[in-house]
Amino acid sequence: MKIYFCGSIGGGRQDAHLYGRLIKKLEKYGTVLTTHVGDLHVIENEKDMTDKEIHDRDVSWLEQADAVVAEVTQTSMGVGYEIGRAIGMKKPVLCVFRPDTGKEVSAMVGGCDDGKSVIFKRYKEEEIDGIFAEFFKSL
Ligand code: 6K6
Repeated sequence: MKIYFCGSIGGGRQDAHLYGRLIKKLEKYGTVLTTHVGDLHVIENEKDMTDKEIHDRDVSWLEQADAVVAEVTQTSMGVGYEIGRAIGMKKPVLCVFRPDTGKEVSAMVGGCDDGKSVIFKRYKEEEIDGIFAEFFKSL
């Protein structure tokens, strides 16, 4: 199982530690292609790559992925783009959002759940094990 994890980078790195914890949990289910999303030094590490190189590499990983998991609490244009591309590729997608932060989610993400392969869940961090277990069992 190849898993593509999405989390905000240019949109703000406030949740980077959380992404690292979620990626560790996802590694129980398969190989996470995008571990750099949880790396506190991602911007510095990839500073020599052009936007085009990053985009084309990430879209190629998205094409290879068996499932996509997106933490959508921190608004990010790149994460929204990846979700849209993944749905277009008919990949199973799980989006998770933490309402306790007081943030608002875009209606285009909050409303993307189709009850089958595209799932949107509001959650608290302590609930994530059950959410991941249910999502991966359904694949
Ligand atoms: C370089 C310059 C600025 O930020 C960087 C870091 N580069 C990135 N490396 C890998 N993936 C990236 C990078 N920037 C964005 N992404 C992808 O878009 C990731 O897969 C994230 O899920 C998503 C984040 O989008 P933004 O809009 O928050 O950056």
